Amino acid sequence: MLNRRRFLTLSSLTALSPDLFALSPDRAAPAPLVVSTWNQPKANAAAEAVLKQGKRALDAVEAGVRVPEADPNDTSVGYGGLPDRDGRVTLDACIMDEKGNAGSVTYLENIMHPISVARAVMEKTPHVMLSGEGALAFALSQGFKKEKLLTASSEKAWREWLKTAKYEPKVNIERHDTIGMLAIDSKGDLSGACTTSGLAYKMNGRVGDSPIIGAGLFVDNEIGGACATGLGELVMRTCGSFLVVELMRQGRTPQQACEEAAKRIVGKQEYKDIQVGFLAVNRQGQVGAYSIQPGFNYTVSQNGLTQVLEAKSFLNK
Ligand code: SD4
Repeated sequence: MLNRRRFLTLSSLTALSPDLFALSPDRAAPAPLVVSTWNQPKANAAAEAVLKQGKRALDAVEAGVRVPEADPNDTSVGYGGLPDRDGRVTLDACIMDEKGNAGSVTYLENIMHPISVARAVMEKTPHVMLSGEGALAFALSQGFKKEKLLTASSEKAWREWLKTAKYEPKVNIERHDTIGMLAIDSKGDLSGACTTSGLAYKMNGRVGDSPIIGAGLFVDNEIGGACATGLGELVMRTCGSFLVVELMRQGRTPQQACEEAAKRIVGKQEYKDIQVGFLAVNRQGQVGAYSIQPGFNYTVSQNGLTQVLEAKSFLNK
């Protein structure tokens, strides 16, 4: 359960910065830390509970992102996700551990927890990514159950959309909950996870950045981790999360690295109506976040304190 007194809301905290969180000297392990894209205190609480048991960051990020995956009211992840234009809920997810191992599923249907299937791909197959029917067959072979993920309200929203069938992903301007999560455990090791149902009313077959290692997520235990949210096409074209980690490797802080990666997109693409947000943490426990449009927030939890913070952005309100 989230400790209410320790959970501070965005409205009371926009003035605070992530530097509030402990920054340990180089190479010393910071206190266990969980960060996630968007307003995800429940997911962070689930991840923190796992870290408290002394488990790996990998276990924490998996447990954390399973929370929105199972939430029927979260319309951009897992169960309850808005469908593609043909009415199919197709899920993308990936996971990466402290050893650089990675697993991913794309275009997965009828499985509530794609992140756990991605982990199984990482741990039980010689591959990194499984897709579509093959991913589903693998999931079933591992004991995952087939479930209907299209909820009545998401189906209703889709049928409403069909009346005009106008595809205009005004990302972020609507609420987005695709979750990218990064965690540092008590040993100082890092892992990350990212999971989504992708853009509402996308073309059938479309896969976004979220399950692509280096685009939606990248972790290098020596340096730090990064994840992305927003219009995946722009993140994929710039290998966004890999870029953020590489910039940190070259000496940028997580904040500077996120800003540089977002500005690369702005320099090359039409960005006026679209959103991309990056979130990063380095292995010293410093956190950074930046987006193109205002309105991207992220959740940071450490030492039992959870904050939802608004990222700085390229465009102002
Ligand atoms: C995608 N990046 O499929 C995802 C969507 C997203 O917040 O992050 N929404 O392109």
